[in-house]
Amino acid sequence: MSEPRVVVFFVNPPNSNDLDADDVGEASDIVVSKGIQHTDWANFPHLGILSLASYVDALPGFEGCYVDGVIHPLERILAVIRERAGRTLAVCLSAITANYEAAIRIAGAVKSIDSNISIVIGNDHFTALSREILHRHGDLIDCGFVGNEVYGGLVDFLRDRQQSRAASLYPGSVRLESGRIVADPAIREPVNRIIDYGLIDRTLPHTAVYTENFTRRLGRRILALTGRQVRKGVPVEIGRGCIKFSGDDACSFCSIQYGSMWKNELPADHAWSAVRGAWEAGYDYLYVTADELPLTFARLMLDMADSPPPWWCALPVDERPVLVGYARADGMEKEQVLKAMSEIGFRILFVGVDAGAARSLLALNKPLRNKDPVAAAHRMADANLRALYNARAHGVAIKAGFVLGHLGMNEALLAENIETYIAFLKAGRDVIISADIELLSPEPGSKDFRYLTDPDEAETMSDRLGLAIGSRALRQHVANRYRNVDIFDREAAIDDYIGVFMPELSKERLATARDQVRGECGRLGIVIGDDL
Ligand code: B12
Ligand code: SF4
Repeated sequence: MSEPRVVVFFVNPPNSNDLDADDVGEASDIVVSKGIQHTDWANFPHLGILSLASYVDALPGFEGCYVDGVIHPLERILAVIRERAGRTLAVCLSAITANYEAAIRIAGAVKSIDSNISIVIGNDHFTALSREILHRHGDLIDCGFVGNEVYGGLVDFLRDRQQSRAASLYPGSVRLESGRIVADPAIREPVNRIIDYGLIDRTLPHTAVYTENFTRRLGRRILALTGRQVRKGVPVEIGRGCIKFSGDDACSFCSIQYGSMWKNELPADHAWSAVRGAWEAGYDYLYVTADELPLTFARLMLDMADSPPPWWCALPVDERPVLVGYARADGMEKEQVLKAMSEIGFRILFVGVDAGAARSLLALNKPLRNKDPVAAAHRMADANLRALYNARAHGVAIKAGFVLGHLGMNEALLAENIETYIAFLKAGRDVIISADIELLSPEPGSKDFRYLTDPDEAETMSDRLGLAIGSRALRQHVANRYRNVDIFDREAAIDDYIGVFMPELSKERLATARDQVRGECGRLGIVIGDDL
């Protein structure tokens, strides 16, 4: 009897734009051109695949392998799978929109190496488009999982495959069975606490490139901006979710797929253990992944500040790990929470700025806690200013993010938004260390992507806002291009979105407006773009 297959690969595929466009033929022809992601994305390990690989590797009878395609080209990834093909049970692919096409290439190539290797897929692109994906590429995918609570279902699937048992129920899965799509409801699961940093270099070397990029791209800049010398960065999960998901009311452009639990978090002592695990593995710049901290995780922040562990207290203040995380500007209004965050080591917050014209805020589905949109927009502007005040008072630097464009944006709204952004930047020039202003990109799973594929929904929304959008015929034409597809050109989708939903504007006009804000940043001494 043959040995059971034990190896399970967890792969973050490379950016699809970096696949060599000419080499679409044979799987063995796949190459990666040296792409921007090698420098832009390869600053940190990929926590999603590390977390899943660690969990599976800790179970008897499995060997979890971590492989990051922003470091290694496709042929290297396929070579390492080929070397172990006879022992490989599954290749698990982490698919966001930017790398999904590459994921499908890997799936095809693996099936041609050994069709007995199962292909499992998950992450946001699959969650948003599971039916479209299975419809178009179901022949390559043995099982997909939606959302974040996937650990139990994944292990059940792997065990059944390992022991050649008939398919049963796998919580959180969506898959084809006899040509029919089957979806098993997800179950509640705690946030995974098993992170084995040793896996990062066990299958292929990764750390040297992450660390070199981190030092070159981020380390020096963080030193210049915060006075702290940090050497190695890693994402850390202590909670996930956003307060807006609780009412299924995400911002229009938000494509985060929260799955079955709108919020999931560790208790304070376990959160501190997660920080300690990363610190002891040599990481001193911890990128806390929760989507929005001060509003959504206020209790956790306060509890952590109330219970600092002895190992952390024993460290001199300027040797403690530096934490960075996400916040909404109006969340930072709560001074007590910001103070707690500063106490536990948060030095930089990535802040999505909810500033702008009242109708723009409505179109972006920003929270307006006032029936009168104009009064609500003023309230938001005040909240933003109080956020700046609190950041200043507690020594937290801000990386500000603005999203430019929305359904029905016209020349007048564009001008008003630019004016508000510039006013915010001026008011915060001493605490805003960098600013990013990006054109809205309609990603699957977001309301904006739905508008692109559903002319009626776009019309209902534009009527509600009293803003003009393109004709029904044009909307239908564009919808036909994006409906039921799983692979599309993201750049073209931005163009189409502007063409159909901002008829008064053009991409050039928006780019000029963006450059105007960037120019103002330059004058104010605020660094433009660049990840932290
Ligand atoms: C930290 C982070 C980064 C970091 C680190 C990324 C990394 N390499 O780990 C940096 C800054 C480098 C980054 C870069 C980018 N990111 Co990013 N990032 C995040 C963030 C904030 C957290 C991700 C995270 O680590 N979560 C914690 C881990 C444990 O969860 P996870 O990765 O989601 O994995 C869970 C599930 O998704 C699922 N799962 C994941 N993979 C798989 C695979 C299988 C087989 C299964 C079964 C399940 C499964 O199970 C996991 C356990 O719960 C998310 C937003 C969010 N809150 O999700 C955005 C997010 C994932 N990023 C996003 C984007 C767009 C990007 C970029 C393309 C940005 C850009 N324009 O360059 C690049 C792409 C980088 C890449 N290819 O990896 C989008 C993806 C949207 C989409 N639908 O495609 C998100 C959702 C944010 C958003 N809405 O804008 N990112
Ligand atoms: S964009 Fe940010 S604030 Fe808006 S719903 Fe998504 S995570 Fe929440």
